[in-house]
Amino acid sequence: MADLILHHYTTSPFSEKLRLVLGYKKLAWKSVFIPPILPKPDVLPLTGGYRKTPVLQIGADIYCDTALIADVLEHLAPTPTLFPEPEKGMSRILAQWADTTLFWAAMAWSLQPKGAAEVFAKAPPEALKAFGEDRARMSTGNMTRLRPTDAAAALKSYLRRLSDMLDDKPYLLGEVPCISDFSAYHSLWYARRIEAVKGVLDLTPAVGDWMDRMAEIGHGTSEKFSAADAIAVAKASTPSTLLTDSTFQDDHGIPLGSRVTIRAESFGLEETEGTLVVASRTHFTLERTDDRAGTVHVHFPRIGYVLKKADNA
Ligand SMILES: N[C@@H](CCC(=O)N[C@@H](CS)C(=O)NCC(=O)O)C(=O)O
Repeated sequence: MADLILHHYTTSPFSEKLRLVLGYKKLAWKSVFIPPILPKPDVLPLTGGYRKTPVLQIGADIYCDTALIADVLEHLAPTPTLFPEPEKGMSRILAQWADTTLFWAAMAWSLQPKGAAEVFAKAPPEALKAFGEDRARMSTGNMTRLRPTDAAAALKSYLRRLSDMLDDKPYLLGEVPCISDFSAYHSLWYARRIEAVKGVLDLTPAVGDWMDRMAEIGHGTSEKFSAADAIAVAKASTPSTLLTDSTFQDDHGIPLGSRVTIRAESFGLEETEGTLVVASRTHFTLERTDDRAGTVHVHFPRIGYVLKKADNA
């Protein structure tokens, strides 16, 4: 198997989700640290515009969004599965809720003023300002940010519901972890790292115990890799057809071979432009060529992403 190269940063919750999935599947991976805010001069040559974290690179294939990356890792290393029967459908639906509703409640709670003060305690004031401005720019469009007070009530209810699910089993949907566990874990992991806000978890000790079990999974085996080397790997590689599910499904009236843009539906609306080479039931693939990275295939899940014909097409 070609090397798995994860572009991520330590404090990124969605990166923690994937680091644990890599650990669960006992995979070896290369670790490229990327900045948490724009500019991301060594990420955009690979993604063509998508700037969210994390991104998984395998040669000249760039996989965006942890939902798609989880499917790719499942394909490469089917056991242990992230989608155990009979809860396969349920696990994806619960994961989607956790990656959106639970995530935003936990982030609003975590980054309330006393949480943000702790997170940025050692950073110069300009860093806090730059972070705030970057995230405000990402939050334009159809996005409503919860106020910490509203997030508090929601988060406490969500924790109680998760705790109820853990009453009679060690993981959310059964005896073994599934994708829902990884998705529900990462934003609570972020909150638990912040002394000033982590007390919210004390109300539901069963959730804390489940988080300890999740943390024990670990991150697999990783080795530091430089961004320049990752770009060189892309340049030296040819895109593969790893995802087998590539029968054309046309929901947009856009034929393969068209010049298109893809962007997230919300939070970080930066577009990636390229030629549409796959539009399957589950994902889109764009081919694009970059001076530094050469010809790459950038892959996105269908759910949560907007496909359009490029303006100049
Ligand atoms: N749906 C995306 C969400 C990714 C996401 O929002 N990541 C956060 C960090 S945990 C992010 O991109 N923040 C801005 C950045 O890193 O530039 C996924 O599953 O990968």
